[in-house]
Amino acid sequence: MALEICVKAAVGAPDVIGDCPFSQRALLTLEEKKLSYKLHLINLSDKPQWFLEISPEGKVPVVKFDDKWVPDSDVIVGTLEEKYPEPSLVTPPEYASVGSKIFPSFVKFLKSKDANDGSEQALLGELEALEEHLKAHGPFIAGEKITAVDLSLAPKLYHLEIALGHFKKWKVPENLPHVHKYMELLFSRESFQKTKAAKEHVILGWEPKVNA
Ligand SMILES: N[C@@H](CCC(=O)N[C@@H](CS)C(=O)NCC(=O)O)C(=O)O
Repeated sequence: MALEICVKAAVGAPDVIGDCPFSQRALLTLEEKKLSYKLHLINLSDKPQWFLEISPEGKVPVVKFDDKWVPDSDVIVGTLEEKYPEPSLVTPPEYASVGSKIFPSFVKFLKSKDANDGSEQALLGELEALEEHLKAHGPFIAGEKITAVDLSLAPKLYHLEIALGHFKKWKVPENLPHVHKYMELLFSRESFQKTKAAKEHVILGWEPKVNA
C-alpha cells in the first residue's frame, strides 16, 4: 500500500506545495528513501473536515502508515527509518543536534525590531558553529553521506536565506564558505527541488509573523 502524506498547501495556491519546513523534511525523507507516496495538499486556512479527523491538532505533516495517521515530523522520520531502513539516513548520535539552534535563532532575529537585542549576533554564533563543524567533518553534517539531520536543516536554511534576504536585506556572511557550500549542496539535490516551496510563498508565509 502506498504511503500517504498531508503537507501544507501554499497560501493562495492550493495546488502547490507550501512553506512548511516540517512538511518538507518529511517529504525529503520519503524522496531520499525513494518511496512512493500519495500527496495531499492541505489549505491550513480552511482545513477540510476529513483532515481534522485524522489530525486532531490540525497540524501538518501527517503520514499514513498501515491505516494509521501519524503526526509530527520527528515521529514520522523515525517511523520511516524503522520501516524502510534502506538507504539508511540515520545520523550518528554525536551529530544529531548539530545546527539545532539555527532555526529558533533565525526566527528570533527575523521578528526582532531592535537591532541591538543580540539576536543577529546569536544567529551568527550558531552559523559560525556550523561552519566549524562542516570544516572539520563536511560536506554533510555526518561526513560524505546525507543523513536525517541534513534533511531537517535544509528547509530551515532555505527559509532563513529567503526570509532574511527579503525582510532584513541580510545574507549569510561570505566568511562562512562551508555553510554556503553546504546550502548549495542541499538546495541543488533533486529531492529538494521537487519538494521545496516557491520563494514567494515562503515570503508570504513569514509576512504576518514579521509584521505582527
Ligand atoms: N512539531 C511539528 C510541527 C508541525 C507544525 O508546526 N506545522 C505547522 C505548519 S509549518 C502547522 O501545521 N500549523 C497548523 C496551522 O497553521 O494551523 C512537526 O515537527 O511536525
